[in-house]
Amino acid sequence: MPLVTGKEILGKADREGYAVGAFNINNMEILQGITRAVKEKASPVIFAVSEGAIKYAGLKYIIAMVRTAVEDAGITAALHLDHGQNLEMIKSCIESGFTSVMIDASHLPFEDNLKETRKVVEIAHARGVSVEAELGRLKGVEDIISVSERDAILVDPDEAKRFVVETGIDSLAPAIGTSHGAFKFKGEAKLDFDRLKKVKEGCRIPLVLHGASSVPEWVLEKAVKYGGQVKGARGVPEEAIKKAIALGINKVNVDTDLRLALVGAIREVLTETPQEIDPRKILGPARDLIYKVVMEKVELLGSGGKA
Ligand code: TD3
Ligand code: ZN
Repeated sequence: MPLVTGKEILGKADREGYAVGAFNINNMEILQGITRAVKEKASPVIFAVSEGAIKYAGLKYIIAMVRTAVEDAGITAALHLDHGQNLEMIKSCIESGFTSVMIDASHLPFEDNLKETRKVVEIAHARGVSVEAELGRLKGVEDIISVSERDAILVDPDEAKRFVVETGIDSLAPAIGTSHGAFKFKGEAKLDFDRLKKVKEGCRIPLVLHGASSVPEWVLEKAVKYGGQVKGARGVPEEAIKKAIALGINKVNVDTDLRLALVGAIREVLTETPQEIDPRKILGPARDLIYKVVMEKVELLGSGGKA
């Protein structure tokens, strides 16, 4: 099966009211762990690749690996550039087979973000590639003190409406209080659901939740037990993810949970069997744990059987 566009996968998710996981891949084991899970669940999937991952693994390796996985397993998948910031990199991805790209110009003033995004939409749509863009900046709501600061950082629903119309993007990532990484909240997790609701009502396109890892307890426990210095890590509670999906989120970005699972599993093998030098015995269990995390995610997002 060839790769499908982000628009195709997310359009169906939007119409039917569920979300699809966008999982970051950096190597073969991560890709295979995800692929096995989504195949078993008959779930669509978005393979997310960061500019860093491309620098690490090489664009050709990534594309060849993903195409092989998709063909071999017969899954419904999109290949997506995550947080594209470099226009040359974005163009390379579009020209070499990605079916979706994100232009992240969210650090720029609104009008400049709009201009940059429109430029990418023009190039991408000419090649049948979908585009995601971001509005607002990722930062925990609790770090924000005043109402004006909150408004300055989180997405503005009126701006979002205008942005979608004037850029022609296929999906939008609105900042509503999540952040990247393993330490999202010091206290209770707070997402601005009212804002999310307003954005969806105004935009009526698939919405994306960045910084959506949940840091599941069983994943964190293993990482900490074997010496990982990630104590106190906290993600977006699963209940909050469900609520966000009910309010219009259709793509849920997960990287941190996979990272924690991978290093936890590797640490366990290295600690329990320090004489082990077979990379397959060290990375194999990590691949299995990635599989387990993705199986849980598909349950949470409601994408099983939607491929
Ligand atoms: O775009 N991404 C993945 C890259 C972030 C670096 O971890 C996300 O939005 C996922 O965020 P996270 O950290 O919650 O998995
Ligand atoms: Zn992100």
